[in-house]
Amino acid sequence: MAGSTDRSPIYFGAVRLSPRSVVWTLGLLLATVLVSSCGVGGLSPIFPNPVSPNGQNIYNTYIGISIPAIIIFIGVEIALLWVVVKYRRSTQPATYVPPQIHGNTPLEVAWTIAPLVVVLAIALYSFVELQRDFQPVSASNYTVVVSGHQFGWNYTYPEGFTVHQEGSLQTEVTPFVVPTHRLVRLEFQGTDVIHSWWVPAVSGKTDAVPGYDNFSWLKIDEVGKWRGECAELCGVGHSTMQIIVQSMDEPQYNAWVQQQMAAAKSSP
Ligand SMILES: [Cu+2]
Repeated sequence: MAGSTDRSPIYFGAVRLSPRSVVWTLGLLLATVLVSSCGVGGLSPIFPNPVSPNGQNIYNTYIGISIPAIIIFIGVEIALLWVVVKYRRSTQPATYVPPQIHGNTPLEVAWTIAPLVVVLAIALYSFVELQRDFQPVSASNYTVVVSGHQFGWNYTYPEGFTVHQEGSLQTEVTPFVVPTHRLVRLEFQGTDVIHSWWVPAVSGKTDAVPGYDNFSWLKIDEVGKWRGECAELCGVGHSTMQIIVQSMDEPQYNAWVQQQMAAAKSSP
């Protein structure tokens, strides 16, 4: 076209791409890979090693759905490319019109039923997981109330003290300390808007909603620290709502609890 600045197009099968869109697509792809591989926060598409049984269950659900989905995706793309390449226009006579087929009942029933079965299977699989890991557990009498606010988290322990963690962009924020080998019930609350507590290695995203309590739990058998963040866009300080879960063995944990209680008493 006269006056057009576009260079010669690139053909990918029957798809025509301008050089600029190819550069953009490859650039975005490269940026995605680079960003996801630097391991900041929860950006990586690969889950960290789960340390709590519910983290493991969520990981299994993720793998159980993703692997069949990837296989189906690759199958569909291969079939699509095969049709696009084999029946491309340049190999057909100029006046060629493909066979016009209308109505094939077995085929139509099959392509309605097959996706329905896949979607229902995913729904059932996810629902069972939700019932298992996001209900108040009855086997624990140790409940920590996790409360989200703009912008930070408060952890109220059954011993009566509260750990305040204000939002910060610093890498080391005040940790949410838990004992090892103990089932801890988590009760989520919100004081202003909806937040979502998410530590991928420990538990799934759980919304902290004003006026409504959500539940999850954790049971960590090793000493360590795991990162997470608020997963619900909650305002300008959303990115500061980092989370660190730190587990301690029973003696260290008890000493930490005593220290917190003493601090709470000295500053009314
Ligand atoms: Cu938030």
